[in-house]
Amino acid sequence: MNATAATNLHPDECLLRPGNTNCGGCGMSIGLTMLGRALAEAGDTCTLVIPACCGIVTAGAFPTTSYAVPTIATTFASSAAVASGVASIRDINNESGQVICWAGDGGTYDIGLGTLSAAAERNENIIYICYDNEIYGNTGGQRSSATPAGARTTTTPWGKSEGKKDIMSIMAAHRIPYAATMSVAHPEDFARKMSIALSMQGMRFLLLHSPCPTGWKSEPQDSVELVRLAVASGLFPVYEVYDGATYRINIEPDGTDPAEYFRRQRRFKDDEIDLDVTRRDCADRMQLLKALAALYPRTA
Ligand SMILES: Cc1ncc(C[n+]2csc(CCOP(=O)(O)OP(=O)(O)O)c2C)c(N)n1
Ligand code: SF4
Ligand SMILES: [Mg+2]
Repeated sequence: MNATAATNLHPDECLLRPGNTNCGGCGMSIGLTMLGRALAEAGDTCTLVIPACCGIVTAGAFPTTSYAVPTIATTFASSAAVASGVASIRDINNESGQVICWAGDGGTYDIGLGTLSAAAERNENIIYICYDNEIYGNTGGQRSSATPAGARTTTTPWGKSEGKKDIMSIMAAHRIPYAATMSVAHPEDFARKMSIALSMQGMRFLLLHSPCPTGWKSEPQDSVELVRLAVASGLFPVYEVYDGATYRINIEPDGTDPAEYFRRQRRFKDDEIDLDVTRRDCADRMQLLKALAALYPRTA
């Protein structure tokens, strides 16, 4: 078996080709474009391993594909296990190229968490990227454990009661070499983190905040601005963790009020969001991250 793609991505080649089925304004499409650029920049390539999610629907029906690299469709629960196997064969054969899991929040926070945790515990030599649109998008918009409090979904019609699961702390607790959050509103930070991840060995986990106009009931042209507001207000902290211990905050919130983020999405209703609690939660989380970053400062 040849585990990985033979040729590196060309800078002019789209990892996700035009003509795919993703909605307009889909953050996952932007993320895949950025990932393709990072691979081309590094002179690298990958095999994609994708569970059930919008990302595998957009591949299309065999023998055609929207992806410019070999792509393996897996069951929801097994993507990290399948990627571990493919990466092992690559390493036994001494082949080049990355093995990258590209999974939604449903496949990561919920249904695939068991195999993801097992791969992290074994420090498998894979990159796992979760594009987090905070919803089971592909099946019509059910809540996941990544859905934030107050968001209306088809299974939380009056707004979700529980808050978003802290998957980054879970992954950091596995003491994997690298875990980081990224936003499609910050392409330089994305490129830098991909370059770090591509140059490392072992388990690397990247969490990408990925706007979903269909699920978020927002305008496609607002997608990038929405996730920019999430970073600026502290709703989505952008940081990285080395070996589960060394924290570094990469983009500081600038004092933007989160109210505008909620106002522009019809999944949120004014009376179902407690803005004071949200502001306090954002401030508390940033304070905690700052305290963690001060513990073991990283100079390089
Ligand atoms: C075990 C199992 N349960 C449910 C489904 C149906 N299903 C397919 S995709 C999907 C939603 C995926 O959500 P997420 O991982 O967040 O990706 P997104 O669709 O948002 O891109 C569901 C529930 C399935 N394929 N397998
Ligand atoms: S439902 Fe959301 S994640 Fe899925 S293709 Fe459409 S915008 Fe992208
Ligand atoms: Mg999702």
